Amino acid sequence: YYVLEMFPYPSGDPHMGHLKNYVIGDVVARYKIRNDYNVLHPMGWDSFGLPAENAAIQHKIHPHVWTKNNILKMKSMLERIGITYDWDREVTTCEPDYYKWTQWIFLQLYKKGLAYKKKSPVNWCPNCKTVLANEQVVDGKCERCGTEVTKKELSQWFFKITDYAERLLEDIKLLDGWPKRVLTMQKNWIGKSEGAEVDFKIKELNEKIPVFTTRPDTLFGVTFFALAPEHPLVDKIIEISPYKKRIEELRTMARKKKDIERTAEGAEKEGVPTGYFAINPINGEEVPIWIADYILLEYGTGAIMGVPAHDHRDFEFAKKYNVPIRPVIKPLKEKTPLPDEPFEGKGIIIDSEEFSGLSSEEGKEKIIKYIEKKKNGKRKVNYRLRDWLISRQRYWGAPIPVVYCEKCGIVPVPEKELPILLPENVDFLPKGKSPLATSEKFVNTICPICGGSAKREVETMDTFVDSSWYYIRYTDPHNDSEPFTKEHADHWLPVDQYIGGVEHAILHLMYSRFITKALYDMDYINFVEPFSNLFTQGMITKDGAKMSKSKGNTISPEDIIKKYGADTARIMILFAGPPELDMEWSDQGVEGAFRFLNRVWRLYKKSIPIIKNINGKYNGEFSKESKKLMRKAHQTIKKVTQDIEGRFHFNTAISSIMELINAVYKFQVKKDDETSYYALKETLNIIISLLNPFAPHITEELWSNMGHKEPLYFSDWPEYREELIEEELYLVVVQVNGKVRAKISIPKDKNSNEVKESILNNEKIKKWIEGKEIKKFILIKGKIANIVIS
Ligand code: ANZ
Ligand code: ZN
Repeated sequence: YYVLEMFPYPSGDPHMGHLKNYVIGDVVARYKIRNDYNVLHPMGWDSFGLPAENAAIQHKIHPHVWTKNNILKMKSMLERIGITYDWDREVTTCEPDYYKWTQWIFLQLYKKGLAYKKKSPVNWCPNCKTVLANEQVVDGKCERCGTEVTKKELSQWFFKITDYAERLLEDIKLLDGWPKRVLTMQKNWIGKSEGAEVDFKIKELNEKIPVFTTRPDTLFGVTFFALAPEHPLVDKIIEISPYKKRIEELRTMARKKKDIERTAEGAEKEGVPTGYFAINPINGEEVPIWIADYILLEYGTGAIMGVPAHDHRDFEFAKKYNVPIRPVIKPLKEKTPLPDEPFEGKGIIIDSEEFSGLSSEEGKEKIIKYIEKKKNGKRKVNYRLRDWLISRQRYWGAPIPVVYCEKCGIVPVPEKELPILLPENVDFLPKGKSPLATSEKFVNTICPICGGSAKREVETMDTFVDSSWYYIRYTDPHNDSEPFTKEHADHWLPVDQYIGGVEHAILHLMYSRFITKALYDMDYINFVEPFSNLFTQGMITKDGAKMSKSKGNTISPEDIIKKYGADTARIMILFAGPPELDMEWSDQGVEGAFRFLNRVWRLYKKSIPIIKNINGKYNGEFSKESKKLMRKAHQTIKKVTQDIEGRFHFNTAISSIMELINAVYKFQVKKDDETSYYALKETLNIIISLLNPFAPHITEELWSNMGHKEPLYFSDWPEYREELIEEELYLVVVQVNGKVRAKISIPKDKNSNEVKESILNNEKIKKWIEGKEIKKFILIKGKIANIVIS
């Protein structure tokens, strides 16, 4: 059984919010170990990345030193909180024995044509003269100096995740152990659209420009044609256009906006006419060509056919610039299309020559066939998913293992030369180029093919590459001749239970799924999905806000552990509510957890002397009172087991243990009832046994005080005896106004008020008495209940 928590970025002081993730995983791990599973529960560090570099610049301490110190701090905290990690398998992504294999994976993808280089825009601060990561751009401005950020074209490395778009979508069906909303987010991110590419001829040029549309059925409604400001055709048009200046302004403006600001409904849409015309292939009509900022170069073909009557963005644009609006789809219900808002639904085609009268679906099919026949376009599936940009102009990452040779071009480094070590002595203050470029020793090398002088790639890999395969490395962490053996990987993977924050619902999880599929295709592993089950835990908030250092609202586990002990911290986190929900930090919650554990402790200090001389199990008939306690104990085993198993309802599990403890406090041993001693002892054993995954330290201590030699950690999880729980049920026949409506089983030890309550709350009975006044409730000999209603 492989249980895995997303490994952390070692950012320094961990707070209680970080801990929740690991504590949840630890309950699962401990529970599985005690259920005789061979459990893999590893931990490591996602330790490359920007914060280390920033901290280094600020505090003049090397990223490696800073990172190592933080790892030590966090590790010691995880140990003190009692998480069952197998530290022999610790992996650290910034160490050469790990990133050697990250580089190896890059080479395998390169060999398969899945890693390639292409020009692409990056965020650029003209003042700091540096490339910025997306996180460093705050409201369009440089995080450091506040200068307006611009885009700059740079040749960069990509992984071809788009080759896997269809399979990433298809295989979502294998992920029924994932939260629905995460799957929906993945689906939307992949964003499959089915439609057509339709070629429009440019009247003034001898050129055809394709557009992508999901609604070929609206082709007769096209009243304009529009290009993304970055579209290559704009370069041609601009030189001879009377609107040259306005086009240039639009381009600069568009560059500054984020995609979402450009395309969102209601966002101000900017456009410039070009004076050119495009010819609609379906009817030969000429429509004006515009340049519009809501068209993105990166999606579809970067050009659209504008159908204002049926697309809200085209509609907003047409209203603003007085472009005609021509309805060609009639809603099924209304009599006439509404004139003042676009109708985006499917309906009946109108005013579209021979296609009029068809439904949208039929029309779509027929129009696609028609344009295919006329060679004016083709059926097309589009994905929103973009290739994964993996190069970073940063120091603290895994160097990309390629060299540039004047004669041989791009040459991948031979595998036997890995790792390409990250040089330690590099000036990483922002200079406008990659820090690695400043190290001559690093840059200058020889070409592996021709032996001539060559230059190394100076960019490093996105840290999401490091984390896209770490879960496999854990299965074989010390292997220095391979990233892992197939045997080990296939033995443990896929991960049975992955646990982490929902903020990783898209990128990390998508990248990991992609890398897994690529490794599968190259026959390095024999599974297609990395994580069978995923649990996303909620955050810990304080005063309504997410705990974070920058907000200054963190609670240090150190302080809690020092004052109350590790078990209190664990119980507090687990008892505060269902773990998938956000929970508000409360000091009373800590106090409550602490009081509870003290209550447990006192119970055992008081009870252990009483049962000291009781040995073995009692085989005869228990007294009525003893039986009642035993029953409660076994019901609790059942409840806690079910709550942990799959459902992760740790809070309700703990509260049923609390109830059992209350029952023991009320229970009296009687000198003349031998069975009461046995019942007490068994119940005491059950309580600490059940509480153990949640509060391992105190329970282990009490277990040993109870006289056990084997550690609780290895002892079997208790099994409940169904007959003990069920034996004591009896049937009550329930009549409503003299008619038998249900037979309900009731536990024998309930008193008549409790019996009445269960009957009235029974679903079958509720149906009959809902909203009625109960005039009489008669219980006859405990076997028949008669309800009289008005
Ligand atoms: C004509 C049309 C008529 C459209 C209509 C929609 C409704 P999804 O579903 O997200 O894939 N589009 C195509 N390329 C675009 C680009 N680069 N930038 C902005 N918009 C673009 O969206 C596909 C639709 O988005 C396409 O279908 C196109 O508008 C627009 F009644 O074509 B449609
Ligand atoms: Zn060469």
